[in-house]
Amino acid sequence: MAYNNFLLKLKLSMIYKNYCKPDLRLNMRMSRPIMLSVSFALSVFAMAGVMPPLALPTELAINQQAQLKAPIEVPAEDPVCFDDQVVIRALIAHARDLMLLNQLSDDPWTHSPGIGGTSDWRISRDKLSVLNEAGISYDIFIDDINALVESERERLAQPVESVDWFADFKNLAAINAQLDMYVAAHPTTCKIVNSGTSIQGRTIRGIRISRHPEGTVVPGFVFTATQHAREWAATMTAMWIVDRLVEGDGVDARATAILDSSEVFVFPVLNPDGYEYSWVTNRLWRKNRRQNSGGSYGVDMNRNWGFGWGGVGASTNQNNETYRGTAAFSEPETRGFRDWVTPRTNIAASLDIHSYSELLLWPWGYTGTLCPDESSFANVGTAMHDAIQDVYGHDYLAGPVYSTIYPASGGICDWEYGTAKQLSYTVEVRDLGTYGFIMPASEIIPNATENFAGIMALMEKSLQASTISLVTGPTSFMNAGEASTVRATVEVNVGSLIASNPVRLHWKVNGGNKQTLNMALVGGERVAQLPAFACGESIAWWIEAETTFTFTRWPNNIPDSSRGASTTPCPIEGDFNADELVDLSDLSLLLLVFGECVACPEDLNNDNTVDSADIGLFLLLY
Ligand code: 0X9
Ligand code: ZN
Repeated sequence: MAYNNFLLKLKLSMIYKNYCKPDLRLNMRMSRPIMLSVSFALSVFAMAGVMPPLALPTELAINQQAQLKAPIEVPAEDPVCFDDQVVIRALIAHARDLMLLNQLSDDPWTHSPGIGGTSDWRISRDKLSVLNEAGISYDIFIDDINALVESERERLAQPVESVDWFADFKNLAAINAQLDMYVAAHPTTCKIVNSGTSIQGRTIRGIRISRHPEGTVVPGFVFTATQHAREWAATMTAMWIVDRLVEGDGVDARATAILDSSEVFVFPVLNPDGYEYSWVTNRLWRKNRRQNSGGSYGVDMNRNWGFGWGGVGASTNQNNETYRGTAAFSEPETRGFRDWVTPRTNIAASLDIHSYSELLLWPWGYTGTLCPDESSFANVGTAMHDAIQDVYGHDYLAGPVYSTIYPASGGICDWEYGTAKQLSYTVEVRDLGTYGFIMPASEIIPNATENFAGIMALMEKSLQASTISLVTGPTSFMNAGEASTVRATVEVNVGSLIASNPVRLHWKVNGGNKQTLNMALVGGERVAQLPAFACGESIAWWIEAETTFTFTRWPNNIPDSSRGASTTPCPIEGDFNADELVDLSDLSLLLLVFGECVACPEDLNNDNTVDSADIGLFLLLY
């Protein structure tokens, strides 16, 4: 057995080494025994990467196929080889250093924060002498990027040994199968959604997780990942969010509370063409797979969003890794998500997941001016930062994109905040550059765990956007025919109260239609009156405060929470002593007023006389 494994590894390593050695590849084509081992190993590779670890029921597999559009055929390419390349962290002391690095490398791994900062670059080893001559100081972070890529490829080609889905990275087919698995296992809380189709015809899939049926008005949250194809750690983080919420439902109090009060959407791969390409052909691919007019491929999706599009920190050069596209939303992937999210005005907050650098970022990216909600972003951002740090001590640098890392226009979080009015963050997950995009598999779960703590803080803070405290209001009993005053205070924690009608008193009579009154601001309190109700009615009432990003409900921040009250019971005909019984004691009261009697309850037929006709009616009520 061990020997067989050894043989398999040997065969696989030969194949993957061969991808990077054109002369050996020639031999491989000519040699039949090696060809056989190629097909064997490729089928192993397919099993390892493409097939989900858990077989899907046939019915579900069919549904899944119906939901997933088949991508267009693209000619197969040999995997790209990164022989003799290193990743360096260079100090950009002068503008000319940046110009030189841009000439020597076409793949910045981090974009330059400007003069005086450092940035990471993939560069041929033989270009290092040019840097030396130019006096640019740098450290080699990854000495042999090809070895790292190849060893990851070999590892992923092994048959899946672990039952733990998060033990290693997963390709697009496995991500899709896992989403289907969550839906199959949790059909009442999970549902597949999609935000359209990629350039190559792949469905851009997400999952909705909530205890409430679609259409229930609840605060929403959106987590997106993998706009940048090579950022596989981001993809796994998004899947972990789904996993922890779904598996924590009913088990973990905090996850349960989130599903009780909101709806969560997770889109693990916004750039499916690029992601697939990074698995099959070029591990370090970043952009989508648009064929540009000049023949090059790819638009940087995170420079294509339509808020501040076309500004600083994005390229007009089609070959550049930050190429912004021909227009805002020129790409079906960004356009599809825009069209999906725009009607969902209940979405309070969002987070777009990237790797690497351990950063927590918020708007703006397109300008150095602080955004109007900077204090809310900073407050919630600090809570997220602290929650992340509490897990394993990782101290994510937090702040607005522009000043914290670099100017970047056309980014998703600028659009989600600027146009869609969401409290929108970007996170750059692990690591700090030791492995960069080729994060070791052993870091998948620790990385995802600390980031899950961050997203929980984001959701919990957003759900407490305002604190509503009741000052006075009717309790469980209300006098029929009398209006009741409701007074409350509203303290805003995130965002600000919207301009008009921000605090509202709602009620329903006997479960009927919702009625609404705006609560006036009087002496620092919100005041409104529940109208007078008739006797014997049951009233449900609640208060809502609407802030920039979401709304908060009192008495509990969950749908249908209300305070119930009943009005004075209506008098029972014939129950003259109001003891809720029509009995002999009521008959004796009737007999006491026998004769002329104006507006007496005992005058049951209202003829201003209590007589034998009324006794007859009384006996019917008896
Ligand atoms: O440059 C980017 O798009 C992100 N960094 S990455 O290394 N993953 O490419 C940062 C995005 C910052 N957010 C916005 N520009 N809105
Ligand atoms: Zn990215």
